[in-house]
Amino acid sequence: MKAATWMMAALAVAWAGTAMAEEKPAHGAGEHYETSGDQLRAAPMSQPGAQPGPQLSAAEFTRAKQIYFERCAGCHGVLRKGATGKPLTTDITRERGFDALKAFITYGSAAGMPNWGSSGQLSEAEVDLMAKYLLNEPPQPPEFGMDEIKATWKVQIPADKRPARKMNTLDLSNLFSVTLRDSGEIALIDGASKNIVSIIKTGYAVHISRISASGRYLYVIGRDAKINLIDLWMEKPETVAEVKIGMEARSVETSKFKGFEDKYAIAGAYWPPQFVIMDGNTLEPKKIVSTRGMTSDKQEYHPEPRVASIVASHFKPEFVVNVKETGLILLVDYSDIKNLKVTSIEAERFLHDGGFDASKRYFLVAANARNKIAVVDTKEDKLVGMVEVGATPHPGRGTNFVHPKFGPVWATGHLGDDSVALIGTDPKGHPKQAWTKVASLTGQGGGSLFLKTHPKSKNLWVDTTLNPDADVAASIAVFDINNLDKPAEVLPIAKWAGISDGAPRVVQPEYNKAGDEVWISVWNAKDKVSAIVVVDDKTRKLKSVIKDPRLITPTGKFNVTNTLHDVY
Ligand code: DHE
Repeated sequence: MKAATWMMAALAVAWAGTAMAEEKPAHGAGEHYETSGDQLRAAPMSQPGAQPGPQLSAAEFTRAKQIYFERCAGCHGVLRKGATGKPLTTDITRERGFDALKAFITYGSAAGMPNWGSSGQLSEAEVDLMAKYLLNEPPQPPEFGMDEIKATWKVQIPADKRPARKMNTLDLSNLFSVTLRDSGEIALIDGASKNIVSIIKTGYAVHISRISASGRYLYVIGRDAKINLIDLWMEKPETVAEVKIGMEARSVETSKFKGFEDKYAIAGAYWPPQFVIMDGNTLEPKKIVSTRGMTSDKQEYHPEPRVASIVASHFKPEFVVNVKETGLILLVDYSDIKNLKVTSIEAERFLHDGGFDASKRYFLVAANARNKIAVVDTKEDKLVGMVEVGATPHPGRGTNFVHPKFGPVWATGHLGDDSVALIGTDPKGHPKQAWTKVASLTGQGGGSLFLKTHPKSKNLWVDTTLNPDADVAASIAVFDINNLDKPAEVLPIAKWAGISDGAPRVVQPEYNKAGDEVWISVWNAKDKVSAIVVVDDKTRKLKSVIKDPRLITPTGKFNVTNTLHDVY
């Protein structure tokens, strides 16, 4: 296998497993992709007592545990029961023995295990240590139940002390909430002036933002499972409540169905495997639901099924909760949370990210390690499609447009190959094409994370953030929706930002409210200059560059209107 191809395969596997330390990209931007898994590395866990494996000192145990949670847990699981990687329980590791484990960790495998030792990412002593660690029973991280969650819950400004009307002159409908990943903050940026309105402290390695149905509240979640509730009506928007719903998390959402606007928030945790429903105005935790249970395929018990993406249905008072390791899509009816009804849909294992079709009735989600997209009808509450796509699809929320020949389609890019898959989403108007891959475009390369268009646009923007080629990672491909046979135009976004120092990666195109500008992050190391580049959608020409010393590692951008109404 050529080095670059191998690298792509390793990245794809790592991403599919998530939270594992991905192979460092060749040109040294690896720092960004080190796992952030890893709130658990510092979690209190007692060292299992005397056992047949080699004894580890307390210091060795602590170091090995840290390496395991930073680099291995994403694929092999917190409890080592296996996820996208093989199980590493002691019945297996002791059978294999010290030397075999050491060789495996040093040289990796064709199935995607990185060569931690021969690549120099772990020293020989560390490889030895990890082989010994695996011969011992795994430690169990603590649970995080109602008492622990409540102990983290703070209401800085109670609901009755908040403004009764909007107190600022901001155009909230075109405001962007921008993830500043490595500073644990978000930036609120005004869509028209491109000025930073405010920087707000959030959880660790903050991940995504979502907007309440009224457009007033912003919910932001960090990888440490801390949620900030930010009131956009205040003179200067700030956090009015916060809570930690677990020890490791990625997703947050808010109730959108008529009659339940701003009523509930929900967040999903990687550890413990659970989701938590909260009061939408205060974040008071109301209900914890464990996701431990049987896998959808073999119907085997899984002890740690992580909660991946969550969206709010537009058709019913329901949250769509995607559980990675069991492959179950849970439709959680929030109309009566005391008598909670959950429809459990057997989809496919390793569910990760996804979004709605243009009608907002169908939800499409990537089972990334299975190269499939599952489709759920949120009106009928059932699985209606399972579409085979390319290698390790990674849609973000995906994107929708009308294909000149096949009608409405939803698109996803891929981590493991250069294709962009288009899936028909119109069972009434185009029944033959519905829930099939109708076409495949060829992008710049693998390593794509996000793609986007807008109902008012004729352009489709596809990033290649994790591509090992520095120029490919630093640029974006733009397809003409009316002429998809034409090769994409490549725009050198990082160059336009005037950033040559470091290894800038271009990530996540997001439209403004009007759908005439595309905002693209130039994501550099924490100590280097990053930027957001704004491109005129029609002309594909540079419109402005947002640079500011406070803009540290900008990644996701969430335009209030587009996020609120699922416009993508
Ligand atoms: Fe994400 C969405 C998980 C790494 C930027 N990311 C998501 C979602 C999940 C997820 C489950 C869907 C949330 C939802 O819709 O409710 N992300 C993970 C991981 O497990 C992974 C692979 C590794 C990790 O340890 O976290 C990971 N993600 C990253 C990054 O390194 C990115 C590129 C930069 C960053 O800020 O951390 C990143 N993820 C994003 C963004 C979204 C996202 C920008 C939302 C995209 C959107 O348009 O909705």
